[in-house]
Amino acid sequence: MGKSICITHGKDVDGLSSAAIVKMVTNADVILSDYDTIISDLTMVEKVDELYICDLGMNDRTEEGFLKQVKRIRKFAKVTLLDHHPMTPSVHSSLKKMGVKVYHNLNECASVIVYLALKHKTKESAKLLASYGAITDYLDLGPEASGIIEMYDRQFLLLEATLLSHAMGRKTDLRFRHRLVDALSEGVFPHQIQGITKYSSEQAEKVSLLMKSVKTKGKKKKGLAYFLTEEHSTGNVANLLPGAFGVKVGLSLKLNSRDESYDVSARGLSSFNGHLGDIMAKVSSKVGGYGGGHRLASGARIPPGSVTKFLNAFDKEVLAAQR
Ligand SMILES: [Mn+2]
Repeated sequence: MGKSICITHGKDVDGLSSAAIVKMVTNADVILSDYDTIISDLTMVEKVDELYICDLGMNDRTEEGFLKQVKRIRKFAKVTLLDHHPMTPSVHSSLKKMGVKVYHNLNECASVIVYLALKHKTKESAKLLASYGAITDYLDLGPEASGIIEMYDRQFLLLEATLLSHAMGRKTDLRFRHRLVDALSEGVFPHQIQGITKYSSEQAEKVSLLMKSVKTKGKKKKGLAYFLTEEHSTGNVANLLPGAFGVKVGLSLKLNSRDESYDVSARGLSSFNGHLGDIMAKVSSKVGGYGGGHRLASGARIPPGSVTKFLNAFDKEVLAAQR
């Protein structure tokens, strides 16, 4: 077997589960990447026979560099892209022309897509990994995901998946995340991984405190509620806002002390009619940032000093989408 590398989204369970399935089949070296580091990570790929890219979408800003690197890598390696982020038809056809194997589906999470693509070579535990990704990415109702989840005890899967997501919220270092990927690829259950119950209950405690502070520190606009934070997991905060303020969209903005920019997470209730990924891409580029994502969950990075303008424009879009 040749040498394989898997570059995956290193910030959530779906990304880690995807990589664990790829590793189970190919014994790939795993690189934990993100939307803003994907290009530099691709640049380092040398001397490899196969490259897998999982759970990482492109935006206006990264599209060109991404395609350029994939073209370079295609000269010496097979490339397979498995993802569920929105993809423009032109990117899709460029990838195809380069001979990249593309598995793309907006209705399933990346780990379900990876599982289906490699199904004939995986072990039974890959199905569990696919379920963890689907549950934590809120795509457990996907046609394929729901079929897989039905074959198991739902409450057991929910427990295992949320142990992972909570532990990742608490313990953010790369070493721990690589340890998770390795254990998962070997078929270890999340509850059996050392430290995971401790980290996840610490995270649960943090979330319970956050539920209180979100009400007092959050603010409401016409169509959305938002929260400026220095907490680690912006996604957690954004999830709590719709409930606390009776709106359909929550935005959490985290200050990066390094350069005063903000990382933004948005979460929407299922009854929200707009597309938060599209809104995020539009509004963030308007203020000089970049972002995108899914219908009910999206993210961006926006430059220093752009928060007020960003929030006003986002609120307008949310209101327009609900009209
Ligand atoms: Mn995902």
